[in-house]
Amino acid sequence: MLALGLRLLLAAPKMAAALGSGDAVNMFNAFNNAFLSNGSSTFYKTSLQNQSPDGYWVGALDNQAAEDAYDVTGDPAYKTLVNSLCETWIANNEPPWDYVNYNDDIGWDTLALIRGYRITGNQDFLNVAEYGFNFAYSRGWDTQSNGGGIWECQPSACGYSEKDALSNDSLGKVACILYQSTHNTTYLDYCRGIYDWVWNNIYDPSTGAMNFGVYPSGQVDTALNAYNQGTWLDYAGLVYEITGDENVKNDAQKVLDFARNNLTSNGIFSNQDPSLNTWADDMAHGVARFLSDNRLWGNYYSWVVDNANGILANRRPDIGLTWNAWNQLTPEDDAGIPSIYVSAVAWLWWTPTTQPDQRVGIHTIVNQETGLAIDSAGTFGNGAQVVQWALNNGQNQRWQLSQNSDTSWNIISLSTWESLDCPGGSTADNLTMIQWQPSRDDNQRWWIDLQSDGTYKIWNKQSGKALDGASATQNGAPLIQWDWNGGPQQRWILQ
Ligand SMILES: *[C@@H]1O[C@H](CO)[C@@H](O)[C@H](O)[C@H]1NC(C)=O
Ligand SMILES: *[C@@H]1O[C@H](CO)[C@@H](O)[C@H](O)[C@H]1NC(C)=O
Ligand SMILES: *[C@@H]1O[C@H](CO)[C@@H](O)[C@H](O)[C@H]1NC(C)=O
Ligand SMILES: *[C@@H]1O[C@H](CO)[C@@H](O)[C@H](O)[C@H]1NC(C)=O
Ligand SMILES: CC(=O)N[C@H]1CO[C@H](CO)[C@@H](O)[C@@H]1O
Repeated sequence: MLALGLRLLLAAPKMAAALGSGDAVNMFNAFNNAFLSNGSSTFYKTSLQNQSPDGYWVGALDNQAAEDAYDVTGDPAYKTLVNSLCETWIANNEPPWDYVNYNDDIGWDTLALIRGYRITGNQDFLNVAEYGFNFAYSRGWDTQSNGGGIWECQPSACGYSEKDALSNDSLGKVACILYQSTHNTTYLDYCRGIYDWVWNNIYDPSTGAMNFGVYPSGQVDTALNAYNQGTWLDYAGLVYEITGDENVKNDAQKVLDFARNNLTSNGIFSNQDPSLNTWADDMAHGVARFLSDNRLWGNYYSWVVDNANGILANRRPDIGLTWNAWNQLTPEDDAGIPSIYVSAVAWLWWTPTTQPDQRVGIHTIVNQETGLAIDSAGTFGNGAQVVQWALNNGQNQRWQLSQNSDTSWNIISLSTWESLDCPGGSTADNLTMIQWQPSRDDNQRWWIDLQSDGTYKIWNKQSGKALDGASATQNGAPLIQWDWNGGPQQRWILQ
């Protein structure tokens, strides 16, 4: 009896914790109930007790929970929330930031802002992110020691201490997203250049470990934690999306496996130090980015869900939030600060409630009739035509498919970083499709329906019309929409 009773007790939390479709929203609502101030201005509070806005870099990390909410769902209410949060953050933390000595702080600040720009299109967020990146890079990058790299803390304030993964990887990610946003190739050089420096100086390619940093002597600081591992994973995923470099994809795979095998307890992230691990947010979308882009969910889905179930089973009973040790009950600490809880919110957002199917990820989209691929032509700018072209393996023919919570799809070019867009949502037949800055409005949402022959019908949510190759066989032919008629010119193969 005793043995049976114990077994039931042990089994109970697992059953209660099975991941379901409302769990991410519920935990985000719990986070907002605990910490969101949404009166005359919108911000996350410092703690359960302290109602003032959370500090500048931690506040920026808090804001990423709302950015994750939007990225995963495409819900316009979250876009409004992100806009309000970033506006308040800038108003409370006006540049030039001379008082900020730590370059990684500027990394997190500008990361939240550039992600905010991608979500809202708010030019202020882009401007401040661009300012911040250039400020930190121009003062922090130093070739006098280690042949490059960015000082974690400015030598004027901290001496010649360390060049860390923290500052380099956060700012490197910002450089990548600045490139996606502006198409300015200077940022592509920084995106790749910082990556290569970290690879050579801090990363251990033999094991997949991202170490903490490097001293001017060249000696590596080998402290390990989930946030450095997660930021590097997400950074590698971004560099791979932008460059298509298979070596970088292999780095991402190794980094993920290292974290899973060496920085967890029985596979569960379990760091209970409240001052650390906020950056498991980066781990969450780094994991999802890698598994989605490369269509590898099948190999990792149960592990990702095990972590989500750990989060659900260990919520603090009073406010429904989970700390960073996802294998232990969250204490009811009155002084609770948002950064203790935000990683669990992020992990739930980025855990799909069912295993994603083969539509999720990076694809070439090929016409069944002609064999031509949908191609961005590398042409930047709102309104640029989308064309069809013979298969050439190039970035212009690579598209990232991701799903919104209404089950529609976003189709984003991996060379222009713009969305496939039906202009104005017009219902006209024979209309040429274009690219536009991602808005996730209905004219950028697509249904992608499997047909009995294994091809896909791809049709626009707003116009209701299907993508059609118009039987054109010449390179550069436009891509049009037409009423669905089931012909081979309207059937697409996802490769
Ligand atoms: C914040 O307040 C605005 C204006 O009252 C409201 O529209 C919005 O839904 C609120 N957002 C959240 C997340 O509570
Ligand atoms: C990279 O890390 C080194 C060492 O901390 C640091 O000096 C340098 O400023 C970092 N680079 C960036 C861009 O943060
Ligand atoms: C690209 O960005 C760099 C760094 O901010 C800037 O100096 C340069 O003027 C930009 N180039 C263009 C064409 O905007
Ligand atoms: C579609 O539009 C193109 C160019 O705008 C035109 O040449 C073609 O004749 C049109 N096709 C049909 C069937 O109307
Ligand atoms: C200490 C160490 O590096 N242990 C293991 C971490 O995980 C990788 C696989 O991902 C192993 O190869 C290492 O031995």
